[in-house]
Amino acid sequence: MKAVPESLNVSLPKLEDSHQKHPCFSYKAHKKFARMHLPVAPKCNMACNYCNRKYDCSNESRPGVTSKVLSAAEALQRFLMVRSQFPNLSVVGIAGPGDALADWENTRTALEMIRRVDKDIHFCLSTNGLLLDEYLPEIIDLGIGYVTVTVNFLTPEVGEKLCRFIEYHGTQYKGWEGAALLSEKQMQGIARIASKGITVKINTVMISGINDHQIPDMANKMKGLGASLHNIVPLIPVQGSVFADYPQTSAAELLSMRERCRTDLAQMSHCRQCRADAIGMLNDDRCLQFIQAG
Ligand code: CLF
Ligand code: SF4
Repeated sequence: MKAVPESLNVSLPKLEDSHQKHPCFSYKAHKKFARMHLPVAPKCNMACNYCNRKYDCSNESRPGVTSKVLSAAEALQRFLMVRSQFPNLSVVGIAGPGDALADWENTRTALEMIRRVDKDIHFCLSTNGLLLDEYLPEIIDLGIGYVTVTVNFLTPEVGEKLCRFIEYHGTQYKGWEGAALLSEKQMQGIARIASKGITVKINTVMISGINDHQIPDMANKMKGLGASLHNIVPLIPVQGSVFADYPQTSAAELLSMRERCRTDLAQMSHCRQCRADAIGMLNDDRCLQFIQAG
């Protein structure tokens, strides 16, 4: 059970029975429970070679896409509307369209506003992990029980092929140097949040010929740091990104990698690579209906 921030003055959800209700962390739960993403975090502090967030397309479904970035007040309104129509809504997640922690002010304000009106809903964050350690006290105070960290490499030699730069406290670190700093912050952050009882999932974008050879060791290392689930997802080559011409990772490659990693870390197999404004059951996204409603 998390400490309750005085300003919120509510009791927070019991984590011990929440896995059964989280559609991403439990296969069974994804058939019963819905989640919603609130696209309140457009900024990011790094430049991944597979990322392009310039699209504003209601028909494209992949991470980083949202039809509109919401203010915290708009996020609360959308939450109330969705909750009234989905009695099985169990999780509110912040998954960009940038990075939840790089845009922490908006993320925190939106979650605080929701916590004031709903003490039971579970909070979930998705982040690159650069600022995890830094925001840990606030993550705990808000009662965020689930954090997903995208970890794509173990060594800066591979990291520099995946990420052009990171920005950390006003300084830009390019190539090898940036990748080394990111990796150090990710490891520290994952170990610390896991040690505080927060459930950690690792997302890894599998890019054949770039990082696939490190993924099995990554699963082992992440288990050691306290992660409880691994979600290896295929590269989606996106127009306008550096990796636009790379082949999409095949289903067979993905399956075989998950099998190899399963002995070290439990593997997720039902991810839908959701939009930043996804709403509803994983297999039946209803975000369009709410985008049109405003
Ligand atoms: Fe959203 Fe992610 Fe939380 Fe789930 S999604 S922030 S853990 S509430 Fe789920 Fe969507 Fe896959 Fe993410 S299916 S992309 S794993
Ligand atoms: Fe894009 Fe996420 Fe990478 Fe930021 S961390 S550049 S939002 S993929």
